Amino acid sequence: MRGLIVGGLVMRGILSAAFAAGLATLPLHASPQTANLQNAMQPAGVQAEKILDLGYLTFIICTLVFIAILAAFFYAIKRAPRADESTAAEVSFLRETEPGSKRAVLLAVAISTLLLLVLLVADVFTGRALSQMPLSDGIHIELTSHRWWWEARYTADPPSRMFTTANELHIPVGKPVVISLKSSDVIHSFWVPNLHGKKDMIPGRTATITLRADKPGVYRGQCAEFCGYQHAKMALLVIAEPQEQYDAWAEQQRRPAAAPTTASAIAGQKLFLGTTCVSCHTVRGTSAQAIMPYGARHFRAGDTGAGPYALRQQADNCSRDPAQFA
Ligand SMILES: [Cu+2]
Repeated sequence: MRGLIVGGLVMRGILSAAFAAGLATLPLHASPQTANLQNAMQPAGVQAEKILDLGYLTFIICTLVFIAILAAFFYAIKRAPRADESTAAEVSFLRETEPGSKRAVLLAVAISTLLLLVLLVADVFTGRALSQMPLSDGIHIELTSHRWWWEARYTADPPSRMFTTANELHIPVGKPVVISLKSSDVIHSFWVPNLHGKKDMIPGRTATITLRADKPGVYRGQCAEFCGYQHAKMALLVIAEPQEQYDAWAEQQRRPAAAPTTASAIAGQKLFLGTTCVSCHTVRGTSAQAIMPYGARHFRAGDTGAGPYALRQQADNCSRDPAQFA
């Protein structure tokens, strides 16, 4: 048992390194600070950790079965009788039953059934653990997917304290987060690999996912269901931060949008309002009040580094095919 656990840990290290090396070669549309933050092998929350452990268990069992099958295959080849053109045909064995083979097949069936049962039990226990997170003292977010952006509504009591933002979620570290998932058009799928598994977002239905980030950081999510031309760019950033920082951010979102003060922000606003961007996008506090938000309530898109990423992402979408947004 101890050997299996040690083997599992070693395998975990090898897999993480291999995955990280592979990820580094991917042409991700992400800024340097977000390039490695979409990684199911680096769990940042209790749920992702449990899913990863189930993945390792499945991988280890399947690898052992694969090795055993290969070993049996080569053993059978080695043991098979050899013959050439001069060897007389020998078919008498066709009429005999082979007690050794029968025993081997029965043993293989029994082991396979047992291993499948182990996986089934592990799967049930993982599902149970995922659904048993205490939810008191948590926050609630309504997340609606649109082609191709995310609308996040932070509910509050009283409702006048509610606010809405887009393309990024801020959550407090160590606190449960209940997210109601909806879709306004086609089927999308919510997936932030560092925090949890996937959950489909189906028009006309509301699904719920609960998660908790135990490590502060910026985690990249991605729509995991092909939803149209710009599906691959339907990304979402989850910023997990200490409670005080989260509270300050939430208060900032509730305040009316402030006018830009720095030279670069004023230039950015002038550029934005002076071009066709305003035909499609919304930035509160400005005259741009079209359909697609730019990822922030205020013109300066957040102070976490995530906002500018969302801006660049959507600007990239627009520059690739403006007709899609006409
Ligand atoms: Cu989508």
